[in-house]
Amino acid sequence: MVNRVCIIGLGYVGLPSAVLLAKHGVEVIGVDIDAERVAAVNLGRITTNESGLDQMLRDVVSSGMLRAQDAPIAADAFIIAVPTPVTADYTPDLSQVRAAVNSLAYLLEVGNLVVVESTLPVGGTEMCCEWLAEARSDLSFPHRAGESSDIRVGYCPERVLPGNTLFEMTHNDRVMGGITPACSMAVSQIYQVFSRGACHTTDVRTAELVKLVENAYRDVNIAFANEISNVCNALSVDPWLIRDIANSHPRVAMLRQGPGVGGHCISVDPWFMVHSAPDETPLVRIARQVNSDKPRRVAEQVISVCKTVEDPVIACLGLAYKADTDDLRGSPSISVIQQLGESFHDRLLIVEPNIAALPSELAGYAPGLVDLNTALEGANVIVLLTDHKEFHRVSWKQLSGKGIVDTRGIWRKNPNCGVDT
Ligand code: SAJ
Repeated sequence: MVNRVCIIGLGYVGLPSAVLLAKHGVEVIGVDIDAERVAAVNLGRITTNESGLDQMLRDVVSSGMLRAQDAPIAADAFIIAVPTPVTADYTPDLSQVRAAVNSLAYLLEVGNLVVVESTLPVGGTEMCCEWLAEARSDLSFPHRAGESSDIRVGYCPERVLPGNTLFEMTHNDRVMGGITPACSMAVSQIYQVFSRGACHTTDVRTAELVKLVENAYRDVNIAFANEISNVCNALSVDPWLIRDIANSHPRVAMLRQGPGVGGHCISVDPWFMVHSAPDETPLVRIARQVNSDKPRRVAEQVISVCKTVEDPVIACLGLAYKADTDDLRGSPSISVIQQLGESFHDRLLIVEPNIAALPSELAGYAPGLVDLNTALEGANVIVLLTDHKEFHRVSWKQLSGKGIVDTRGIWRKNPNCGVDT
């Protein structure tokens, strides 16, 4: 029976997991190294783009089922949900997982469960077991002791789409890897408290690779769409029309081209797979390169459109990597604007309805943010980077006579937009 769970990392995965467990009657201690975040959680004052989360957080904080602090305490189970980025040479950086493991190791008691939710390379959970065993030679761990171990250890990656987190966390299937079958069962008992999806229990290496496969699958398929858009631009063919007609084939389902792949998952996790099997992953590596190169291609396209207008002033619409959010992590818009800012600094009008000020990465590249109407009135080149709802409402009249680069294809039925989008 799990009475108390300690969740280390109160980010976009740890916080909703904490809230859902608390909502279903488990006492949750949320741990974060960010003192401001800890204070905000304890006041029930986190604002997210996640429907229902802010209210549910207030409920579980006021009922006393969730509280946040800067260090873990003794619990029945510990869940690690900290970031696992890649280094500059695309090697997985597990330093935050290691710090979390070290912070909880001294609290472990016989019968406890440790679950990693952070994305790991294959073999990462076994590595966590090694770290735990190094810190606690008085306890036995399942990678050596098997089913008779004092501590259970497992891996349960998140699979939620940011923006729809609470729904997907509740309804998506989960994959639950255990170092031993009893570890998998222990992991599934925790998540079944709130998860309504099917529970695929398996070994840790399978669970680790499944997570990497899902995001690499999407990255490779987006890379295909992006490469086809490059082919279409070179051959002066409309890429959106190609996609529409190709997708009418019963066995073709192309994803959408875009300005590049943003976020912190799809652009990162494929490198974990490359790291885990470097000689077996040429396709995954090339897909990453195709997608990473897309912002440069978009900037080049904009520069060539600028050559067709007099005194170009460029409106860049959208900084977030995802529609209708303020999430700038890894956003390709930032990279496009940095490249345009080299030549057009004072002639860039940046619009992002979901944030109040230009992010620090763009300091020196553009003067500041403006509202949509100012940008549409002041610019003669319009670059659509994020498909926010406000931009869908732009009228054909507002675009008339301007150079258009629509990287998301939202205005493609507009006669003002050429095929070069
Ligand atoms: N994108 C395209 N074309 C498309 C689809 C997406 O260019 O057809 C771009 C988007 O514009 C965005 C990027 O890809 O820049 C990623 O966006 P996304 O909405 O597809 O995915 P994420 O990164 O927000 O969330 C992904 C999800 N993984 C999969 O769909 C396989 C989510 O389920 C994972 O939980 C999440 O990564 C994660 O945390 O790993």
